[in-house]
Amino acid sequence: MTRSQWNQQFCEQGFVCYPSFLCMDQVQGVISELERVIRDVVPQMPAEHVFYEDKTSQTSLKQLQRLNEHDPYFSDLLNQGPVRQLAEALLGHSVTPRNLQYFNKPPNSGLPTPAHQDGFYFKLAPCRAITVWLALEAVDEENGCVRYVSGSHRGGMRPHAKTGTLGFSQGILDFPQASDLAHVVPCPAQAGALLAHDAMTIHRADGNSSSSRTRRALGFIYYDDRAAEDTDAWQTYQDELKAELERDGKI
Ligand SMILES: O=C(O)CCC(=O)C(=O)O
Repeated sequence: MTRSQWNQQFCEQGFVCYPSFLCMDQVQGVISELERVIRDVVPQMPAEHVFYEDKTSQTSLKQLQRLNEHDPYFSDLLNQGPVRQLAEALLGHSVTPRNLQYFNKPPNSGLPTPAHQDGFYFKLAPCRAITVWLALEAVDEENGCVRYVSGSHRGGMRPHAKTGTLGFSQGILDFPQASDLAHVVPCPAQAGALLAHDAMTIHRADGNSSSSRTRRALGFIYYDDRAAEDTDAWQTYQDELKAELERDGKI
């Protein structure tokens, strides 16, 4: 497809899928750096940036937040190069790189991702931002592929409420409606495939029902420079969340 066809699909659906954005060697390079970070950097990261399904088990690592602030390799990956260029092309504007996240769903214990709109977390006006999601291995219906509600980015912000799910603290209260179910698109992805979605697009994922496969991916968040961030509201929410997670013994 041409660049304008990708952009058109992004505008119409609120998401796009590039089946082979990185080749296997490039994916392997990213995985090696990730393994280094998990071994050498994670022990120094603050607890509110490191989530385990079971915090007594290191193999249950499910999410890392703000990798770009903790490691130069991941800072470069977010700030420079092809993923940022793609974000700017799809939004049609310059962006501010905001967060590089690691998402895993460990075998057997990886929980579902509740239906949500990323923009609910971002506190932006107008809500213009994009998330780019890079599969580091095969992701399918068994280990919990991402599912989008096509066209939902045009339906406004839905009411969200606390979910109790570590790493995805807010979910859509009135999901699913019949119109959501009619437009759900599962997006299985091979290693190196890239999904990109608008901050208003509703998405969710099942848990990992496999007994042996992980489900590793990276999430790159970019804010459109035309959007103003309410940094006070964002920080207040982060502080409250951290206090709650500590109180509940989750971090
Ligand atoms: O990896 C997942 O299950 C969901 C990721 C997600 O919600 C996102 O990148 O916005």
